[in-house]
Amino acid sequence: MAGLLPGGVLVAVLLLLAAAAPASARDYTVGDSSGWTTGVDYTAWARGKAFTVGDRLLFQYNSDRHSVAEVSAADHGSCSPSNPLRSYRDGTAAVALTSPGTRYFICGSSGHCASGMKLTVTVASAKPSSPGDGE
Ligand SMILES: [Cu+2]
Repeated sequence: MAGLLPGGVLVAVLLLLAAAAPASARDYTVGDSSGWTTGVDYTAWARGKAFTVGDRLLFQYNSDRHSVAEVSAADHGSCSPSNPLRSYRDGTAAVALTSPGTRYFICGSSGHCASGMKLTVTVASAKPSSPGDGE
């Protein structure tokens, strides 16, 4: 007759936790099943995706053939990997989108960027800034 329902309590707690977690944070595998390689249109891949602060980009690639270089807008435009802001060579890179703005990625292998292995991602704020945030 105690009437305690641990299972019900657990479900209630889980629901509360789920409600508190940022619903928008998610991982995007760049190029989906194709990964980071030549012959994929990354402009088309990024189109329509609502990248948000807290999300991550997952680059998966053959490190013998490709790399990931995060570069400036100018270097993205000119496909110049010689001055990367950050570079990744280990075959799998998780890039956290930690602030709003535009980020630029290219492949560091000769000729790959020019043939389309380049990605631009525009990251939106996690939530609208509210009065009193003091930004
Ligand atoms: Cu490449």
